[in-house]
Amino acid sequence: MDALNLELVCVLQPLESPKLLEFPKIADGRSCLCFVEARKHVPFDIERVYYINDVPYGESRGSHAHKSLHQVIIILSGSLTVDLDDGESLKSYQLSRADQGLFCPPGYWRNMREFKSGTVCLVLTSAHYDVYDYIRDYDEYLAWRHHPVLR
Ligand code: T46
Repeated sequence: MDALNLELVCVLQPLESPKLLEFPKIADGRSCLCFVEARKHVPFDIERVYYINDVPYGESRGSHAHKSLHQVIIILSGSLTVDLDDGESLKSYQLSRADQGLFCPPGYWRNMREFKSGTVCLVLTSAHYDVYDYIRDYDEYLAWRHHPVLR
């Protein structure tokens, strides 16, 4: 019988891709109205909404990952930059439009920075707040991303 040659290697678990979503925008002489419908304009049922405002100059937020939460980040006014890191590479998104949303799937280490003064950021999420869904330590995050498997 042939001997089995197995080795232990680490693989990155696959992640869904982030993407910019476009929302309907009704513009008339009175201004602009945008709307978002769950499962139609965002790919999940919206269970919770939170918003961030009054961010002091130079402050950043985030620096954590979510194990299973889906989110869409919408800038109602102002602008900011979102960094999404999958443990191997980092992509940055500059957001400033109320008719767009950044779809952030679970599993990315995220950071929000460069808030312009007066920025208001609305976040639609797929679940209620759950402290156990967060990974707040980057080394722990890398260990969570790299699964040991036998090959
Ligand atoms: C994310 C980034 C982009 C609650 O009690 N309920 C909530 O729904 C949220 C979002 C937060 N909290 C509490 C938990 C902390 O005691 O509010 C405090 C601040 O939360 P955190 O430090 O997580 O805030 P950010 O801005 O660093 O992160 C937030 C979201 O938590 C997170 O999901 O992806 O924005």
